[in-house]
Amino acid sequence: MKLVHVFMATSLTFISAMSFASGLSFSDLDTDHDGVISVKEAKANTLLTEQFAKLDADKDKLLSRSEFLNFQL
Ligand SMILES: [Ca+2]
Ligand SMILES: [Ca+2]
Repeated sequence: MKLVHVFMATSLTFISAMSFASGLSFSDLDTDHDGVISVKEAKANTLLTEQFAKLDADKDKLLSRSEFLNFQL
């Protein structure tokens, strides 16, 4: 029975990690729902903040949906 519990715990951790990764969607980050991610909104995610300048192809300090597609976790 003990082995089953270890397996269950491992699976749950894995599922949580998956949900976290897939939970980082454009609409979640765009908290004011204006269709773009501002620097302030990007601050919710460290990785996004690090990549913001690179992702912002037109340098308007906003990430459009198409610019956000290049974001890599
Ligand atoms: Ca926004
Ligand atoms: Ca932009």
